[in-house]
Amino acid sequence: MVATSVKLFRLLVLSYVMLCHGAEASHEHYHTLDKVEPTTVKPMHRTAYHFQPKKNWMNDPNAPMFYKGVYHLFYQFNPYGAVWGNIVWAHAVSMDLIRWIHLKPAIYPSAPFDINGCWSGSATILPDNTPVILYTGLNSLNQQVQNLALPLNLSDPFLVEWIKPVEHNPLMVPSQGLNASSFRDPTTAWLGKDGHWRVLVGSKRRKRGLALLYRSRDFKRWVRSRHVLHSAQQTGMWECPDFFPVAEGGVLKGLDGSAMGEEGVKHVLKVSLDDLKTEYYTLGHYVLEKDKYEPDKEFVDCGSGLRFDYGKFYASKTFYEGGKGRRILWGWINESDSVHDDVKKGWSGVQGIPRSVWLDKTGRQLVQWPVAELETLRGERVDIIQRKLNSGSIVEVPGVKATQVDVEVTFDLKSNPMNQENVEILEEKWFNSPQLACSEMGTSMRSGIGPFGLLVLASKNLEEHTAVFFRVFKSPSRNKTMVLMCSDQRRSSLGKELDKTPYGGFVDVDLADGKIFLRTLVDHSIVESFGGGGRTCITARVYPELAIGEDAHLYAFNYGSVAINISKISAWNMGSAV
Ligand code: DQQ
Repeated sequence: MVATSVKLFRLLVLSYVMLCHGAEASHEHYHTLDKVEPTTVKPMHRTAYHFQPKKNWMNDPNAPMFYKGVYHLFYQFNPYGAVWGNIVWAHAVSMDLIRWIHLKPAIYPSAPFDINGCWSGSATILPDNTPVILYTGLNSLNQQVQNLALPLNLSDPFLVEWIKPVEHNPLMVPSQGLNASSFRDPTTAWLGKDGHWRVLVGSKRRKRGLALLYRSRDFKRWVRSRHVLHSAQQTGMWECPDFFPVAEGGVLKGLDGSAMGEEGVKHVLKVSLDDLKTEYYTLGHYVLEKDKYEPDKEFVDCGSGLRFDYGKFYASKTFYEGGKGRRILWGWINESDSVHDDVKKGWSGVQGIPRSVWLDKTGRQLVQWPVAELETLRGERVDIIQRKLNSGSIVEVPGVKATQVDVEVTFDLKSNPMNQENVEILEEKWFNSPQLACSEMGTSMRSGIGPFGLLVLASKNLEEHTAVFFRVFKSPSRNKTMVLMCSDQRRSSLGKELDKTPYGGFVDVDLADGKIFLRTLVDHSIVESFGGGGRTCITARVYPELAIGEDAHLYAFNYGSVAINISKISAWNMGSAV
């Protein structure tokens, strides 16, 4: 009796603490809007070949996997409205990563360990070929805990039904001083050579971001390691960590999570910074004896440095596909319009095109490229071959459906810019702020080489357009050329109340042959660009009002003072995947 009263008292105190301090939400929560069921879904600006649900809110990709010939994508979804809230795991399957069948939600609040929400997590395929999901549940006290879910019927090719064994859940709880509001997003687990499974959970201690490490022999009982896999000061909560091996030598081959400590293998640690809503990764080594990750010295450890994407791309996650031997990256692309616009249009959030990801041959960064399956949507093709772009010129790519197009272009600077006289020197202040450089210089400031690039989703008189472009500089102190890539949305729409921030990143390419390659995927309200063969990626959301349907155009331009050439532009009208 006494024991029960003590327990009850403890529970009351805990509930009081949770209520007073509230569980920190990881997304803005508009309580009055999260159950406003859309009456209509506005088709304008919906995408044709990027993944999106039929209606309502979507955020993080969860537990992507390839199992028995079927790709599975789960994602954070609000079944009742177009803003974040009421989060369940929606589920879709595909045979080619591009055309998807939407199924009913796989995991939804139903037990004390996830009754307030089923948040992000990952899949692991066990050695006996059972897929297992680890996910974050918000329990009845709004604490974040980690849970396990299993397919009910392994012979169902789509794995529609999932169960959450009550005898095991929750697997991990925020005990021993962990912050119950900052304890989430388990990674795919990997099996150490000692026979122990390991998994990371994102967390923070004050302002220090943490990748907590848990170990297990049987995948059911998990013990937190005394040390973290990695942490960094002043980076805040680490959401959606991802930790995976990559092969050295510039091979496109992906590696399974168990590749570790071998010759020619490096590791990537990516974290999504809740405070900044941007992601960073470092390359480094997994030091097996210490069970720790150490980023190589030349990399900035979070908060600035390398990003998968310098535009809108968050809560990303990779998975390894054994058959094709590739690692594939998914990332959530948020809206740039207002919450009220989202409620009006009845939907919010898309996923980027899944990207193959590998280590560049320089070893300095990753390279990403849309999966080859996307090319099955390519239709009629328009080519422009060998065209000179004089200073101030614009060339239309005629006859394309410019709202739904895949365009590849090779710009030719004619020779290595290091040997050219007109190349400007990059001011020191821009080195650490490519985004600011793009914002301050825009397309209007003329340099020696650049700006040159593409104007996509452009209206006839260019009142509306999104500019994806390069500028080339010299850096005598570093004895190299620096290529700045920008995506400038400031003229993308006449619409107001939109976030039109320009984005930018440097492209680490060898310009010895004077060539720069750009691929841009335009899909109504998405402009997803891969510069320098996928070395720098920038994704933007735009909402044109004039540049829609037949009134959208595609141009190449050169506003720099030096003429450049287009070796080739190929643009394909894209079919719809929906
Ligand atoms: N989204 C989920 C969290 C995660 C965040 C909640 C990242 O699990 O930390 O919907 O966008």
